[in-house]
Amino acid sequence: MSVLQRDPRDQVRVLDEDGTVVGDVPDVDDETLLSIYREMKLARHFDTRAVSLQRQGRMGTYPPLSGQEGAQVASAHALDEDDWLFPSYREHGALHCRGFPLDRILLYWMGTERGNEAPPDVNTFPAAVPIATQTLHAVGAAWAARMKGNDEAFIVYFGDGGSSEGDTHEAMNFAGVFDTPTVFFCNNNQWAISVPRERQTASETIAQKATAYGFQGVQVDGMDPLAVYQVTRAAVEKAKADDPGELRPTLIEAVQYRFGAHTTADDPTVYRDSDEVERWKRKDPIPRLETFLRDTGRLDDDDVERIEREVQEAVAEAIETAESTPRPDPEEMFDHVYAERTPDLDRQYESFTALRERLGDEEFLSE
Ligand SMILES: Cc1ncc(C[n+]2csc(CCOP(=O)(O)OP(=O)(O)O)c2C)c(N)n1
Ligand SMILES: [Mg+2]
Repeated sequence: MSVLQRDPRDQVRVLDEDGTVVGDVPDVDDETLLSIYREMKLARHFDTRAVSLQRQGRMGTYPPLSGQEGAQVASAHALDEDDWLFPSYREHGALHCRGFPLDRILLYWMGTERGNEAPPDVNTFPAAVPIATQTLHAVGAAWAARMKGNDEAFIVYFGDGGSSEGDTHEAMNFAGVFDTPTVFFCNNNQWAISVPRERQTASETIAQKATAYGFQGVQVDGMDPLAVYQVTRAAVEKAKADDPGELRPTLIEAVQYRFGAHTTADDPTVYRDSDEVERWKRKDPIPRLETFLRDTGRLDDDDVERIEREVQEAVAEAIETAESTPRPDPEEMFDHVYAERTPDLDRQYESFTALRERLGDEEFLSE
């Protein structure tokens, strides 16, 4: 029986909190397993550094991902090379697995829009800050690919909060009716800023909402990378089934927790207690997979040390690249709002240039 045929209220798990095998280990080669481990370590380290850059005034607002590495990294590894990934604003780890450069992610959160642009060979969409809008983009792109006869799957990430948006329901309804090759991946991290999961929906699970749209929904332990890989791979294969009757979308609800703040502008201690955070930290995806890899002879102390060194170097290099990239001239902000400047924008542009002339470039740019 496919893992997707389970009751959507019955959570899929492969490793328990201690990293002991309690389910069916998916068929994943060693290289992929080690890459999942390495990318999770990298995402965690990147996250720690990014938050500290923000604290030092070297970065704008940043949305941390710690705790969510298992869901992001393992799902991204379940994609095939030509597949497409549509992120929210928190998927730095998933993006990097697909080849999106770390320095661009930093650049974007440092305030340079250009950082949001994927290199030409990277099949990812830009970070979407307006909640859930990316679900419609992903379904539209998936539908277009299907009409063109392309054999590609489209994964779209959104949050538990995003699951309440009209866009998500329209996207899932359309996907169900037109059988678009879409994998809806809900990162249920228990909170939408300060709104808890129970205030988001009265459904027992988010996964079961798929039933209403006529396709399969599955709930997975989102902090168990092997379980996440297993369900995402099954969903990707279903999105690319040869038999047109079998090609269907899927909704995955990955149950997890964000260890840190919603963004660096948020203080989670005012709405959740530290016991809750500690409870979820015991499910940390990184030590869980590390234990499994060590127990099965795939990883030892030397490997861990080497990976930690490589990860630190990669992140340090990305920070160096991002910080040495020239900042765009502020004037550019007027260029891309509309194809042509509106009268309102013209007026703003005039005050902008007047201020710049009055202060002189040096003072103006340091403001
Ligand atoms: C359309 C829209 N409404 C409101 C917001 C403000 N906002 C930013 S993040 C957020 C919460 C989203 O929570 P969730 O979907 O659970 O994702 P998470 O941040 O937990 O990853 C809200 C309401 C927004 N960005 N876009
Ligand atoms: Mg959330």
